[in-house]
Amino acid sequence: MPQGFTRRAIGALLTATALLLIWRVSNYDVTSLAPPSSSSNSQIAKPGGNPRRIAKVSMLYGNPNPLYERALRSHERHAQRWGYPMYVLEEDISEGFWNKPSYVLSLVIQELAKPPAKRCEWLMWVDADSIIINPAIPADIFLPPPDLSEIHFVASKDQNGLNTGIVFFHVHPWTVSMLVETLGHPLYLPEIDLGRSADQEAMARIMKKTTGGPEGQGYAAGMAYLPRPWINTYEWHHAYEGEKGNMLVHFPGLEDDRWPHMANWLDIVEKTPLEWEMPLKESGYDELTREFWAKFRAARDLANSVQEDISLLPSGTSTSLRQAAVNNVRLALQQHADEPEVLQQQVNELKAAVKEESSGR
Ligand SMILES: [Mn+2]
Repeated sequence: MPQGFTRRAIGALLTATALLLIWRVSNYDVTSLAPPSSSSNSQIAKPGGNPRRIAKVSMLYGNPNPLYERALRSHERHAQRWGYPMYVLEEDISEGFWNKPSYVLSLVIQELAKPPAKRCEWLMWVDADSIIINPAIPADIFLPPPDLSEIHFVASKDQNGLNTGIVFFHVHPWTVSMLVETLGHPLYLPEIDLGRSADQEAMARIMKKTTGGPEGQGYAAGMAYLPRPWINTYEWHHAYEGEKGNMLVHFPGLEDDRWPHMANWLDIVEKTPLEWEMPLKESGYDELTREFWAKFRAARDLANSVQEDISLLPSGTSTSLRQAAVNNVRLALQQHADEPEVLQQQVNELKAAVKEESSGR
């Protein structure tokens, strides 16, 4: 088993490299799932559209599956509406789970190889078992504002931790390192059983690292969790967890229930698309996301400024409360930004620690 993973990881890296070379030579553009009329917008965004230069990415290969094909067409319609290029892997380039990080890595490198003005800035990965139900929501509202430039990965989590069904990757060398480490996980740590969703588990473990990586601090400080229903709304066996206004529905872990549930949603969005469409303004996501990132920024800035104060204090000054509280705020930003009450609690405790230690007690 570990040897199999090792071979797969090596294979994945080699295949990604080989594909990249092929692309560089042929300037290949994967848009074949789109109807012919849409391929024209794969390179040129509509005027005023796609200001953050997002591309959507997915994969679908193997036995034909009309439900997945229809699901991806809902993403194509969303991409066309907002001027996003969409890339869909249609060949099995790696081994099962590892296709996803391999393909994303190849696209990130491909974008980085372009002059900066022509690059996409972010890749939005969408699983083929997800359907856009409200195409009026643009993907860019969920991205960190440009001044939060240390955030390179935006995701969501569920009871099992990180879920990589719907995630945003920053086109940046940081992401190349993160994906290389993810793909290399079975190669370097073959004794660790990554379980059923091996690529997701490998990425989750890499994202928790606070050593190594591009700047010696791991990857933990480069990610943020959004509240999952905002970007990765689940369909449960009994119901949809979201509400009208949500962007999409994702069907993880439903086993045989997946197919009738997907068919129902596809019928709705294809036959009565306005049933679940709601303008961005009415959905509330514009304000919610702005507020989310404003709080994220405020907590980050507070932690940074207290950290700086600590470093300027004469040695011997008591700072242990403050330092512990700064660390806790940073941990909350990395792992619990999707739980606003957890973040707020840590911010409050940091303010209290500053007060207590500054009062000279
Ligand atoms: Mn999925």
